[in-house]
Amino acid sequence: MQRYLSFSPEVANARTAGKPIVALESTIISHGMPYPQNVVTAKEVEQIIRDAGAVPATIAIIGGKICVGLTDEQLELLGNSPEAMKVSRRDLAYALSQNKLGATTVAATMICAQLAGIPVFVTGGIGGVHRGAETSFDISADLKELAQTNVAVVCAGVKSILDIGLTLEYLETQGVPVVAVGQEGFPAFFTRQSGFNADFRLDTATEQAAFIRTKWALGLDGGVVVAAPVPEADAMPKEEIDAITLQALQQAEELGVMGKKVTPFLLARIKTLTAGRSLATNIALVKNNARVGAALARALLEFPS
Ligand code: PSU
Ligand code: MN
Repeated sequence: MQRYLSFSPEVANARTAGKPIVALESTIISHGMPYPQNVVTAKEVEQIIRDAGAVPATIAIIGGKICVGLTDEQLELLGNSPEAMKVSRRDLAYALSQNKLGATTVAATMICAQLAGIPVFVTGGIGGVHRGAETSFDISADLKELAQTNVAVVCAGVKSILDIGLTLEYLETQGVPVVAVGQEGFPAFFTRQSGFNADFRLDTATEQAAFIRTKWALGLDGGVVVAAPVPEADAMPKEEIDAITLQALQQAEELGVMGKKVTPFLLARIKTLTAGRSLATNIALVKNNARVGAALARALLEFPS
């Protein structure tokens, strides 16, 4: 499988030198944010990780390879190519064998990060159990991946476009620990509180790293959700985002949006309905997660694996 991996010079050097590396996904670039803010943000997030003493490794499928670490040109390509495929677990072999341009979701990025030996991955929000999943069966492959792939995922919780309660129930069933940073509550992406508590509160990177290493040392395969709330100053008013979320969900239903199109549709609608303010919050929380992830990647190197 190593023949599918292609490391950028920066990431290859970091691997040789044993430096901390942080994986980053690319669906957030191609399908999660509009151009050109997506590319600008991707570069800024990478720089935050470098400034925090770790090496960023944005992951995408390009030219039949899993590219781990991207050039500016490759980031630009992903950010500005409508044909870029949203690649989750089921799509990975197709995108690689058909030489498609592929942007990896949380699930696919976890798989690629594990193949590349990177135990920490930073994103904005993970997928989850959609509202109405009892009839649609729409449950993100991200959750199943968290159950089986050994990568810690730093996020700002899940959006209220999803059923947050059912998402946490599913994660519990699958044995995926949900850790909150700096508070007891599980954050809801645009807002700091979802109304649900995380399983555990671990405020420092050292505690988080000790927890993760212990889990894996016990042979308990699977990821850990490390949920950091959006910084107070960047959070959106709850009433506003709740109302807009309901509007977006209603439109998705009216238009019959299904399958992998659901999440990108809802993200784009929310951005439009908030006149772009949700995008500012989204960018701020990803940057905050980058700092949390870089600290965690460094702390994990202090513990024997
Ligand atoms: N949630 C967000 N922003 C995103 C995504 C989810 O707030 O960009 C993307 C991630 O790549 C995630 C994917 O893995 O959507 C989940 O898609 P689905 O629900 O189709 O599994
Ligand atoms: Mn889905």
